[in-house]
Amino acid sequence: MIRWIVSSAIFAIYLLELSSGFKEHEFKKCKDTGFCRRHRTKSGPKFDVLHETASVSGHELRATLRNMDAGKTFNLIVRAHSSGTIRLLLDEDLDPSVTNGTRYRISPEDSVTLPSFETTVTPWKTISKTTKDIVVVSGDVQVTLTFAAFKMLVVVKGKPALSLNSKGLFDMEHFRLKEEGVECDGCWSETFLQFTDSKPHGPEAMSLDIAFPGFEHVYGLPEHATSFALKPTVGGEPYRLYNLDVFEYLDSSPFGLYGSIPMMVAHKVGLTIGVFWLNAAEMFVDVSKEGSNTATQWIAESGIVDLFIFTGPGPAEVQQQYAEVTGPTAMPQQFSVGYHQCRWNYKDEADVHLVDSGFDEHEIPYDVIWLDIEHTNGKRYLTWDSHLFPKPIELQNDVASRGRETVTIVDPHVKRDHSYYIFQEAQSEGYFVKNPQGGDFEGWCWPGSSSYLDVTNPTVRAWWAQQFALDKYQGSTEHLYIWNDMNEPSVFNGPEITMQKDLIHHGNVEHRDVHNLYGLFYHMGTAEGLTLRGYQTHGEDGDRPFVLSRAFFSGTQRVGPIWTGDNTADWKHLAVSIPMLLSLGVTGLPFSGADVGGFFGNPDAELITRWNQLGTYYPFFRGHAHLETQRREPWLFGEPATSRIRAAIRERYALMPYIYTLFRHANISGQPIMRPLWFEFPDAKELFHVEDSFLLGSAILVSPVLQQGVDNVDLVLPKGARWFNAHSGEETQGAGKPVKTKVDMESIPVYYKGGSIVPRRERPRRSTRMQMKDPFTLIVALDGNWSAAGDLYLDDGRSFAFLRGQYTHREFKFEGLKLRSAVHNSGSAVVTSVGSWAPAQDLEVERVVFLGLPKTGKGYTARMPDGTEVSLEAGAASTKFSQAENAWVLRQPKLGVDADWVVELVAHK
Ligand code: NBV
Repeated sequence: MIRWIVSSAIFAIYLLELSSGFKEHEFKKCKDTGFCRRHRTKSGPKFDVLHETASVSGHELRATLRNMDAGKTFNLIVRAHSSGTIRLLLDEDLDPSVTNGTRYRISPEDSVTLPSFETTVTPWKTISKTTKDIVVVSGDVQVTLTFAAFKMLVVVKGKPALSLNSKGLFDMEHFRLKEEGVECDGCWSETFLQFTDSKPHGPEAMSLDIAFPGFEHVYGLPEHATSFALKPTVGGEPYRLYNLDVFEYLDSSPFGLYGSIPMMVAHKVGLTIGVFWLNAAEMFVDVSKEGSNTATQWIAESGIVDLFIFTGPGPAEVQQQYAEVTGPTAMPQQFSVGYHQCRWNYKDEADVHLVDSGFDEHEIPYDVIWLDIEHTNGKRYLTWDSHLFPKPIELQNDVASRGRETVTIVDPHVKRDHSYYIFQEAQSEGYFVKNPQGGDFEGWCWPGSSSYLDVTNPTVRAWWAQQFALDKYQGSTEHLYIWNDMNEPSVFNGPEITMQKDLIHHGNVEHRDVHNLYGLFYHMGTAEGLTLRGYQTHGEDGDRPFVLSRAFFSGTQRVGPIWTGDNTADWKHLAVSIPMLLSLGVTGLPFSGADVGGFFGNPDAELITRWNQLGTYYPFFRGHAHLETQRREPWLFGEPATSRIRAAIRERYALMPYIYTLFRHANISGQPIMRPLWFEFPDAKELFHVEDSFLLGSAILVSPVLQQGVDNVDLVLPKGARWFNAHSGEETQGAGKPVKTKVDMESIPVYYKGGSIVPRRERPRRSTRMQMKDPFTLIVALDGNWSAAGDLYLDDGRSFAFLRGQYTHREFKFEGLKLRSAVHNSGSAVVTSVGSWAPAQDLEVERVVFLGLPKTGKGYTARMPDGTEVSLEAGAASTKFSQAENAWVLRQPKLGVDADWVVELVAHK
């Protein structure tokens, strides 16, 4: 009883604390962290490569590295891979007399990296070896390993790309026995606030010094709410990678948030490269600028050095190389690319019905209704509150009858309640994370005293996956999908609201080593559960899983989308969502979004309108709100806001064929969906810092309104291209610099890039499922040579049948006034055969809109594949492009989507 009172009091205090905003002092900075203090900006001991040990054998350059002060040795391996990736592995040559630790290494069995990557090694060629250095080459990449003092230089196509340890900051601590009287700052135990981290293994941190010669800009390292081009950290805090439940995060800070991807992209004219350190321990990264060079220092608390260097040479190649290591984005269910309506909480079944019918009443499409933690029986996940949700199956089936899906939340903390089946089973099987004494770890979260599944153990993940079978998860149907929250993991009474680092996981691994992986493993187990359920209910082609996660790590893209957590309903959070999502896009996790409207606080009609207008172009598009906020379904702001939000969400659905096709590219070759302007214009220096506008794929430029009450934006249209206003069809030449452009509240500036063909579906529908049979409109926006190209990917939108060829991928090209449709050649090693999805045979192109055709006084005729001739409509008369010069529409061409055809335009003389 006393224990219960004490615990409840702690919980009440925590909840009180929660309601009072971000508390900087509760989170560690470098100065509060021993391993960061020991290494930040400090020259390491001298490390030499023992020159007699350096040798090349096939794809491996091997050598022994020695800490010349301590006399300890480390094994160095540098491998070349066929796609242009270099991998550097550095592990300790353990001294058998020191028994207090081994280094944790993420292996391919952990499913973070793809086992297939290991087989892509390719031989090195030795160019020279002297007592000073060894020079090896593979393809366009040359590596020079300097022996004393250890340095490594990577040159790509003759251009210096990266150097390791050029500043001498490299260090790798070795395992040792504790010696009384020997000072070591924060090595053997460390206290922060009331929390003490016992460090039974002593010091094992590493510091990498990575410089990028000639690169003024580096990007990546999510997740931070800060600028896209990473700002220098000198004199301030380094970027921190440590998955944390940071409550009410600031809109501009290097503090680590919910997820971590230790991947950085450096870009300059003529070369893009990437660096990825496969390590899931806490990490700090400093960035400094010296003239046109960028230098970085990466410090990790434990693990090994497993560094991947992606040598590009272009931005798309870097993405592809990263995807080859950690896997590309999973092909999502089409419904998940639609609009999602969430709130903490939709109160009860009647509330859900009201919201669902509200969308129909206001003719706003949406695909998914979400149920937050209050739907459960006392935060026992996978159960229902029987008063509020007495008939969950009927509820889901009813929502599904209108082509929509339901999502419930499932968090990783398990209520310690012996009558709760999940707790009972997990406890008796020993599936929880352990405390250092060997008992089940107990922490506080929503349900009160909780334990946490040890999802680092594959057996626990497999067991967890089984819990999603329809006969296990009572009240679930095949139309129910999942949301994993709090999986950093969030522990209310733990240090920095997470687990202490000396907890023990499967295989006697300390939490310290796997902290940033925990969320991914939980997400993986849940998604595996939905995949299994899919095979059980749908047979051989299954049902693609949909699980949204808050925590993430490299590899999450293969599992499901993430969102950027608890943002706030203010203009700064609206603006920072762009650099946050761009960072995720260039580090291989493109399926992400920010809570539209802002989680905390109440957006006014203007902010919610602007946020939906931007959210239309987020890869993941979900409106969400905190429990204590006012209701904000899209129609609650009255007119004209409702009409404007309707138009924004409808535009998302009109673009569905284009966006779904972009997902296919992410799925085949790891390409981002939301892209920085420099991604498509890599030589335009003036674009390297632009982060208030972006490209959706390569064809659509979005320049959202990010300030209150403004009637213009600084629009940057890259030089050397034609741009067509997506609302009016009017043409502008790219100026490459900000141009004040008028805006009103109806929409935000969006442009088609000349040279693109964008497929659309214009009929307003209730949901993506209701669009499946609709015809297409092709927007053909011409470049300066009167050419354009684009593609369209189609499949059933839900099963894995596409993996056995049940898909249609078409390519459209306009050249020499001829528009051609042909099979898309993916140019990818992953997709070698041509697919065919039978229902595509019944789909048609119902309209082709040409933007920017050569001027002609008398108009155009289209010569159709069957020989008939049809006149094009001038000025696209009854479309929204009616005022646009040189816009022409071909109506009802009855062109089969799955057929090869050519339509030739003839200009009237
Ligand atoms: O489950 C409640 C919320 C959820 O709505 C939100 O999206 C998550 O980020 N959850 C956090 C826990 C409470 C936050 C104050």
